[in-house]
Amino acid sequence: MSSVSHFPILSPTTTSTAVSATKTNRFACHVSTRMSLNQTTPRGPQLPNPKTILSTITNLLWGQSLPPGLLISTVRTAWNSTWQLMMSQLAPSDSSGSYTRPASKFRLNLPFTLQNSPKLHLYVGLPCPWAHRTLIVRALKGLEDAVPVSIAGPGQDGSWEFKDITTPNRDRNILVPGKDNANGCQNLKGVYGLRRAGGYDGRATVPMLWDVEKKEVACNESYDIIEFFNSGLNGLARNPGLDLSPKELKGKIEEWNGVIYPNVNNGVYRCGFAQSQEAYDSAVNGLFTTLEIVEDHLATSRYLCGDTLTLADVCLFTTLIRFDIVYNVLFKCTKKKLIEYPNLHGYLRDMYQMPKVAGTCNFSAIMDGYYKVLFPLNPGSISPVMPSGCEHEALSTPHNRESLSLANKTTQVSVS
Ligand SMILES: N[C@@H](CCC(=O)N[C@@H](CS)C(=O)NCC(=O)O)C(=O)O
Repeated sequence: MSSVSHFPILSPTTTSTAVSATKTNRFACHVSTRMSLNQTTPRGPQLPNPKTILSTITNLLWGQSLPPGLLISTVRTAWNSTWQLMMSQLAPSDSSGSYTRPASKFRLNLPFTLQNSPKLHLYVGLPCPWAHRTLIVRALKGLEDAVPVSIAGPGQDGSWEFKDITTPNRDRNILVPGKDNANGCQNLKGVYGLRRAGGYDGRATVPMLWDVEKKEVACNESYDIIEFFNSGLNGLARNPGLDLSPKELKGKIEEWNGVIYPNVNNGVYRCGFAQSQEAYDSAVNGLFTTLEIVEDHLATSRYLCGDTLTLADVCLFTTLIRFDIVYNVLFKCTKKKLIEYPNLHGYLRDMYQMPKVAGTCNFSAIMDGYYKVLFPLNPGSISPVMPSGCEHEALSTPHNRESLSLANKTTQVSVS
């Protein structure tokens, strides 16, 4: 299964200046330019701030009243063209303007068997829903010792970067970004570049599973990694009995993935990265139609495939947990909030409350990662306040979904 990406951040330095200038002039043009220019600072002469220069120029051209339509239409044309250019390079689309996800380069041939005792290392970033899948399966299977992790954070140029130190987060044991524990690199691109087989100039994406001895990328496709964590490392797992993809449910799992991946997991990105109104309309329609279908299904079924938690649930969860805090606002997935779907919200809480799952959900890292990094969608980089109902306390409230399992069991007993 292929997956979607964030795109690398553009450095805001060039284009954001124009936007700040628009805002400055449109909404704050009564601020005296002379005052700004004559300001002295205690630290001696400094270069004038670009905002001040732009507001001076516009004031000279148009005076201090609200800017005329010309200013707005000029900036609109410039911004639209820059935006189209950025989007076409960073979020490739088809001829209708629909986002098309690039394929992952390093795939596992599943079922993947490992010779001897492989030393593996997992690279992730906390905002990324695809990487989040691997953290959840790793936690549920008890693979933390068998597969150590390094957590990168988004850097200013859009690449994944490591911090020099990892500060332990004592706050509910939530994962936090830190250093590269396997290779000591400054960024993920550096790790990809260490491949013994030769460098790599493609996208340095997370999640990435690194084969320490071979010095090779074992895989950078999330679904392959979670299938492998589920069944390929049972000799090393603390919870080998948990099977998130039992044989008898494989067909159902595939069916759900086939609907949820294009319409929900990738669907939210297709809303956010749409480059035409038609592309957005079709993505948002597919997204909410699918959420309605899943909402109805979850009225009588504890998980997607019945009473058993599967990989399909893990994949749905990482999109749902980001829905109200990110996708609803930034990606214009606005028809409804997730909290308005009682069954989906109960299902989300059910999974959030499973041991060790909450620790994989770092809400501030997720929000920063999207609002501060996806520059073309949020040029001001201002992060909205966390919507109520999305914080840890709200997600820890009772969900009562066990009763669905019990109800199903009772039905089964009375039928037989
Ligand atoms: N197909 C991949 C997609 C992974 C992906 O796109 N990851 C994004 C973060 S959400 C990334 O690392 N992007 C960096 C880049 O494109 O340079 C998967 O499912 O594992």
